[in-house]
Amino acid sequence: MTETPKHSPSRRQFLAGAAVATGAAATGKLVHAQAAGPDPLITELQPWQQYLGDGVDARPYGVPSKHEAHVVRRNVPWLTADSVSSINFTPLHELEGIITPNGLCFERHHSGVADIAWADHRLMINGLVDNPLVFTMDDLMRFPRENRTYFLECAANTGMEWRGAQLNGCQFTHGMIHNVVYTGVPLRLLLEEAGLKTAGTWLLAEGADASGMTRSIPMEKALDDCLVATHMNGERLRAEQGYPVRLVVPGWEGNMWVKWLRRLEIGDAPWHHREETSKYTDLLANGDARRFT
Ligand SMILES: Nc1nc2c(c(=O)[nH]1)N[C@H]1C(S)=C(S)[C@@H](COP(=O)(O)O)O[C@H]1N2
Ligand SMILES: [Mo]
Repeated sequence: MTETPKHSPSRRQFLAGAAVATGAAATGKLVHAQAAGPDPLITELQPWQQYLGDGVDARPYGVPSKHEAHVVRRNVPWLTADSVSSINFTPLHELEGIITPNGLCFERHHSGVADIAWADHRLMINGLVDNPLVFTMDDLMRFPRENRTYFLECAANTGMEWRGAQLNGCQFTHGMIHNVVYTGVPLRLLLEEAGLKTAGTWLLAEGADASGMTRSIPMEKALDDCLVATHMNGERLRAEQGYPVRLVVPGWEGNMWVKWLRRLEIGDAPWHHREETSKYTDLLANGDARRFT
């Protein structure tokens, strides 16, 4: 039976209790926090206390501490024939919190990273619309933008493990995923600007890279929560994430998030292009393995 205190404990009593609790923890689990003996890192003057460090102009665009050089994306060379149609993995085991730093977001390219200048990029809307439109990037920046946090996961994430463990560590087994804050124009606003015809029930998104990635998206999804994104985590998209603009298709497989987005065609049926027939198809009723990459 515990005794119920008649008065709430004073602040002093509370602090004293807290100190006892901390002490107990220190003698129990937190052995490394104990002052076991003289530690030269504390008792002796260290090199970094004896020189002037870099000035404010040493890093106009900051990079991670050199002591974190092991926190990097990694690929698995035997997975693919070359590195341009390949994938690398987010180092999940080294990350804390919920946001993936831009430089650590896994990359999946079918034809390497397209290098496109902001001024040279165009986004076209054609097909079943009243006014086919072509936007420059500056045009896009005149539309209202929203900030939203979404994860992107490649359809292949964890797939290598289906027939038993093959890769060592969660970077490789689960690292085809990242979670960032996107800034972008709701796709719905651009489609409204072009004037959707009522027959327009499907949308084809096409990338400007050499793979010409194309995927069909139902109009219901396009009008719901898709973004035409220009920024991730407050920074303009990295080239490897589709600079200057990518499609964000929340909750749907990564392959549909077309990078270097150059064209949106409106139609009345899905296109059945390469990426949705020979690849990224569903498990068949007869148990045949689906293709995903
Ligand atoms: N234009 C284009 N878009 C693309 C791809 C591509 O190769 N080209 N790869 C797709 C695949 S399969 C995935 S999983 C995601 C990966 O996005 P990330 O490189 O930003 O991680 O982009 C998708 N969008
Ligand atoms: Mo993917």
